[in-house]
Amino acid sequence: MADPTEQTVPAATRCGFVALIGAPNVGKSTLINALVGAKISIVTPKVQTTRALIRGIAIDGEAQLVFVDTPGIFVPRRRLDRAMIGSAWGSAHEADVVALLVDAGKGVYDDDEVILKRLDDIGAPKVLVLNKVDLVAKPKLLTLAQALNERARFAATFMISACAGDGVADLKAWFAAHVPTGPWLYPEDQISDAPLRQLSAEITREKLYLRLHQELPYRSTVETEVWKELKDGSVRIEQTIYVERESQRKIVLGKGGATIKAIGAAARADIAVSIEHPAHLFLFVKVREGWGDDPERYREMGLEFPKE
Ligand SMILES: Nc1nc2c(ncn2[C@@H]2O[C@H](COP(=O)(O)OP(=O)(O)OP(=O)(O)O)[C@@H](O)[C@H]2O)c(=O)[nH]1
Ligand SMILES: [Mg+2]
Repeated sequence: MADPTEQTVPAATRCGFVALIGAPNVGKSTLINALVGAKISIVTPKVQTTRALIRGIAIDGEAQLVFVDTPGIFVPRRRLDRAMIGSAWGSAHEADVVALLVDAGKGVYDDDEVILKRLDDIGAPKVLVLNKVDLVAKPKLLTLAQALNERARFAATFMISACAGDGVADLKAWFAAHVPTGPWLYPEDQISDAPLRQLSAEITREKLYLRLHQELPYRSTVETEVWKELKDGSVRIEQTIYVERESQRKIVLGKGGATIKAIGAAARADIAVSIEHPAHLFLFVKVREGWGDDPERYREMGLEFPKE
């Protein structure tokens, strides 16, 4: 008879969802890219950059961590705002662990207050992540951490700089130790579940945000219409930038097409890196009045269409 003590017991694997939530611009997308080790979510200095849930996958020891980058939570005005914020809360309620990010340089503001009020409704363990510590003196950080811990029950507090990478490995190890045991959900080498055509539309949107100012980025959306792999290994990509008015279309095009050309060049270079193939990018700008109330646009973004 076999001696049961001689059996080799495989080390228990772990796997779970970690939602990164917080006010706009606190560095959620920067952090998911740092945790995954690749650019899977776009980052800009402007608020409300991320519009839908972006999943990024990383391995830490025996754990597979599925991070969910979410749109920033703020007081909504438009239908699109409500869809974005609804998806962020939805992700927090489904996650095994929730990380609340706060911009340590800025401190606690109205949007953070809105989140803190609803944090108790989340059953999963919550972690406080003070980001951008590179911008703050230590005493201020400790005061902020203490004040926030009095407001909500956090299982742990981390102080990190997502863009410098400081503290990111410790945070990742904590997540790895706190997700449930269970089989991995994705192949070992997978880092994202988003199709490349979606990632490339996001990259173009990032360049649009970086180039255009005031309300224009918020009045536009980008969709990949054509994705054709060519015999020489390169990819032909056609994308449409939707805006709401002719005047906005003119601004996106720029004088003699200079603006769209610059957006296209910057996007093409980043897309080629992300897809690891040469890319030929063709951008079109179309006016679609009221695209913010068109269910099809929400489907394309991966958002639910709010009834009002
Ligand atoms: N100084 C500093 N800046 C950072 C850090 N992390 C992120 N940032 C900057 O903060 C800005 C916002 O970063 P994002 O990652 O786009 O923020 P977000 O929370 O995803 O924003 P939304 O998608 O709009 O909700 C960018 O300009 C980043 O470069 C950090 O650790 N230190
Ligand atoms: Mg973001």
